[in-house]
Amino acid sequence: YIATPKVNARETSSETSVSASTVSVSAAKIRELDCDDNIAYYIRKKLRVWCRQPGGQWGLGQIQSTSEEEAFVSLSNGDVMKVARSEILPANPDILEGVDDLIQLSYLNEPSVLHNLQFRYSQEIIYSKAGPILIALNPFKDVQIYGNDYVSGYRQKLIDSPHVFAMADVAFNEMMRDEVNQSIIISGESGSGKTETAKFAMQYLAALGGGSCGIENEVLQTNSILEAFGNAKTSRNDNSSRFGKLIEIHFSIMGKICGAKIQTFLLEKSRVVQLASGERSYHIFYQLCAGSSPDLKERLNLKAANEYKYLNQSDCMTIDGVDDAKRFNKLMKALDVVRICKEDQELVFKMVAAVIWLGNISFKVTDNDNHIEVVDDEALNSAARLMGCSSQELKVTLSTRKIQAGKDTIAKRLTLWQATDTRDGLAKFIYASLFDWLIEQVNKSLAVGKRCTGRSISILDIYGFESFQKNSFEQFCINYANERLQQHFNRHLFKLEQDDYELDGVDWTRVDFEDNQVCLDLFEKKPLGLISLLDEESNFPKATDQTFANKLRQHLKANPCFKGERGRAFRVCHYAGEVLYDTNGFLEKNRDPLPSDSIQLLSSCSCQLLQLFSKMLDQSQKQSNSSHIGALGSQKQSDSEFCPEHYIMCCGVLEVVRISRAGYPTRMTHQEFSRRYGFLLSEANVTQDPLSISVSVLQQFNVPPEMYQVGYTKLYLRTGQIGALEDRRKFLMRGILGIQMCFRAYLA
Ligand code: AD9
Ligand code: MG
Repeated sequence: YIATPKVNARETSSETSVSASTVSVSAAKIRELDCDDNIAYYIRKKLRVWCRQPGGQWGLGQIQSTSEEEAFVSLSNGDVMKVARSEILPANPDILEGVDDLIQLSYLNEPSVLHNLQFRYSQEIIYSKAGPILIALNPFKDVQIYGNDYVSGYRQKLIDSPHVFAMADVAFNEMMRDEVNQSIIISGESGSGKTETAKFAMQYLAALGGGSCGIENEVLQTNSILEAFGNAKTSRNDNSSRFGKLIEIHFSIMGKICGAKIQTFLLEKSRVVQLASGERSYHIFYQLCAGSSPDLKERLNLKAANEYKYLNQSDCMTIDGVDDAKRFNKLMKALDVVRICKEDQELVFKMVAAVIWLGNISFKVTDNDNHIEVVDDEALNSAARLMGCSSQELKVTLSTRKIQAGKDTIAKRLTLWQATDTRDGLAKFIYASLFDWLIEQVNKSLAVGKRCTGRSISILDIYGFESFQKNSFEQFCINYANERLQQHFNRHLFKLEQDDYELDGVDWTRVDFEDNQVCLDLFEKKPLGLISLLDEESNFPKATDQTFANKLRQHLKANPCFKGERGRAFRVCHYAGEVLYDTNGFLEKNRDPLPSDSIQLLSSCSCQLLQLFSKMLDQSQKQSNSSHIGALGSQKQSDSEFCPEHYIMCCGVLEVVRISRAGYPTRMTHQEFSRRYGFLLSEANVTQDPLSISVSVLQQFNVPPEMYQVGYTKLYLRTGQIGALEDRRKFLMRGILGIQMCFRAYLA
């Protein structure tokens, strides 16, 4: 697991600030935090303490004196402050300042954890460990720790400080050793560095698993393609992923990359047609306009990006420090590397151009009922030509809707609102289908080698948690995805681990953890959960966003994670904080309909891609006729900065550290362990059972009894023990190999 809590570049002061109201781990819950009994001890020993200041920040100081309820603390800046005893927590001794792994801290509490991370960050150390998790803080600048020297340093174990390379190395080694597929899961809020971290992990795996066929380069190049079509500038991140991605990298028996498979989830479609001020649409639109050759420009009748309404509506055409034309060249190279043929590339760019030309099609209101006519201009003709239909056909589709009246079909004229919606629906559908199709082509290219079981590493990188002043359907979907991921994290790291100990008879005291099941129930319960109610309401022709909000209030008020608000709003208490959602547009975005007239038009276009897209839609509609959480829409302007410390605490880092410190992160069945290390025994008794062999190995190598537990089926080892055993195994193996070689040389 890699957690990437966002740290704002300016927040590097040594004072740790935590917003008191948002901390999800209460002081009473964590035993170590409760130091009231020890205050006399702290005074006597002149130990340092953390005390919460009126603004909610934590300050470092020493207790001078105490009264019944309060203590006087002299702060490091010389001030003396009166603090309630309950607001005082023990600080760690100087010698533990900036430890690599939070597990090593003597006192585990919130200010100590945050201070340790901030201390390291101030020294430009962006990675830390929290037991099995790697914490990556965004440096917001280039740091020179990803070169080949670092790759070989981590590969040869010459460097052992926490790093994403070290994490990828562990995954690779465990895959090779145990023949078990591995996953690297990256979580963190928007802009915290997940995608960059995923790319560094891929870079390391490509360097390890590079072979002669060059497939590892193809795998790396997919990033430029995915980012061009699926990332955009938002108010929080200039390169924000607007889709979720799981990339599965396949290795051969020899540990060489032999293929890959990309799965994507839920692209934010509405960004294609609607932008918040200061944000951009998908990078590809600007790249194509800026970087295509004069020939291609002519074939697509392309203008400058600022001439397209879908792109110029947000007053943001460029990104500081980014050259869209150069990025386009990089994209073309990447498409070549993954062997997307020139004809297919041309088709892709044609569709991208068709989308922005569609956005320029305008309507003229012709009567008092707001009915429209399509303006016959360059936009209409260009879009029709690129799509492979006549201007007349496109005009009819955008301005009328066929309805069945008895046995007859009549064409009903559309209002301005309906026509705009039809046009935008078509543009969103074409773009989202193009995105899926392109990934499919990339996957075809990457599926080269034979897949072996237990030889893959998957990297998950989704869009991060978002909370703006106005949150709509898009944030609802993104935050739901993050809520699910958080549950996986909780379940995997806390629950399953503890269940495992208990089932296997290991002596273990249960540790409580914050589960987010109640919040997930709020989303998922059937028939009375947010998603079911949304689907149900979306199927009522007369329902509105207001009736949807009323329904939520009526049915969900008993769930403690739900708060009904006035009007159309409601609040959800997510693991990462409370978010206020506005139901405006929820029903329409969830329905995300494509009128049958539009589908018919697409199927009659001469462009093969559009025919294919309409066929795929037809099939998927036949497969499921229920509504779905399917269309991610536009972004809202960010209001305030999100509190990074808050995120670190609420994603459960502190609790993971506590469990890991008390727990046994390495576990192997007695069979596996004895097979791997049994041969190291000086007097191995072949008749011994695997359990006895395992215990003998541990004893022979003087592994202290408190460093392991023997379960019914598995052996449980504390952090660091397996590494030490592996080193000895390698050392002995080298010795054995050396003897064999000498012996062979002697015989020769
Ligand atoms: V989102 O949920 O997709 O909106 P991410 O993926 O968490 O978000 P991203 O990886 O895109 O964030 O990082 C944002 C920016 O931070 C990058 O464009 C880089 O400019 C910067 N960044 C992040 N990590 C690093 C790093 N290790 N070194 C240098 C970094 N810059
Ligand atoms: Mg990202």
